[in-house]
Amino acid sequence: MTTFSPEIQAALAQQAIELPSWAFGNSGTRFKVFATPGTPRDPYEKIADAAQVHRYTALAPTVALHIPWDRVDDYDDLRRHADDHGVALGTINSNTFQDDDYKFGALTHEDAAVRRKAIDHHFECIDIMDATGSRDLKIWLAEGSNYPGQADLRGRQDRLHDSLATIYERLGDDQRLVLEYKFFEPAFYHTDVPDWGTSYAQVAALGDRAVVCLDTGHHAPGTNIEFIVMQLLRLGKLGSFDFNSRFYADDDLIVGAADPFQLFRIIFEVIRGGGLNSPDVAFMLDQCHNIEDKIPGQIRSVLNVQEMTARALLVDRSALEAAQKAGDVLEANRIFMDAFYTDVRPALAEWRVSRGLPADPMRAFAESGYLAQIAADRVGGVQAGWGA
Ligand code: PSV
Ligand code: MN
Ligand code: MN
Repeated sequence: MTTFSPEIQAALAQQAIELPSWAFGNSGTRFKVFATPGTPRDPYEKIADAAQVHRYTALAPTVALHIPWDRVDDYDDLRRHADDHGVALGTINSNTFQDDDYKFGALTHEDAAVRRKAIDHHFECIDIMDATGSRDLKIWLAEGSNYPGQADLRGRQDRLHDSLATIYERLGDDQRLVLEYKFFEPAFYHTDVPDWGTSYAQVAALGDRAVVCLDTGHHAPGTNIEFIVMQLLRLGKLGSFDFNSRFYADDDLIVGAADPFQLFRIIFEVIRGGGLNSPDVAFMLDQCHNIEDKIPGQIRSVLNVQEMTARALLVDRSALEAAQKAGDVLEANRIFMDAFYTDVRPALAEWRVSRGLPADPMRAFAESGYLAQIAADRVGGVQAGWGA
């Protein structure tokens, strides 16, 4: 059986993956949203469910909120509730994509009054961050156009800069602005922040505390995502990941489900670039569970990240470097692939037990009866769903 060196064990012990509150609500496609008994009805219940993931894996100590979906009257109280459940509140995600006023844009809109409204929403998010103790404000913009000629591409980029600069100014010294990109959807012709280069250009113009979020589902098929990871780390601008997997578009499926090898390659570049367990690079999930149970879906996801991290840590980097320097193509590739093909599951199970965790967190959670309990307890009210 593979064994982990003390260095690898230390790296694995430090790993922290933030969960998205919205993963615990119902979600689906525009064709159908299937509800699940026991689905949370408010942010408090979402946090209680997220805490289960941490309890069985020790991998998920924080929960990201989405505003207004997770708006509450008293954020101090929500913070205490998270603390009581053994987790903390993490990134605050803004939302400028579900309001009629934003049909033609928010931070890029031609109308200063609409831009003002969108900026004020981000100010509210920063106030929430102050109350929750969150460091990161994550901004994903659904802005763009559907038809050539519809929009002034250049003017929108300039207005985006001005709006982001106003938001950035408002951040505290320990807070960061994290700008996410996505190549299409909901806009189909052009998107104002479609790629890492645009996100980089915009955050670089703001300052050191503005960084890029890389959502693994937001690239065209065939994109070499690990190259982008390398480049952003090299530039000191990789702020966070939204992990998920995709077969076709922005599928938001379980990370590592579609292409575990891609996840391995990404994490290898994170390690190579010094980003693993660095406070500068936040590991987060951005997923939706349309047909599977949400809590085990999240447990599976963090375990997938852990498994590929363990494999990537097994790459013999000095041997790899020697083979690369010698121009030994096949040996370099063998070293890389040997680590990828190593089954680390037995070693991870043993290591978990040595830390007082269940060898098989999926099974331990299933046997806990929690899903049946919340299905029985959470009767009445309105279940949370993606977008609410
Ligand atoms: C957009 O597709 C996105 O990836 C952004 O991160 C949003 O905040 C999130 O999805 C909402 O589910
Ligand atoms: Mn995302
Ligand atoms: Mn997405």
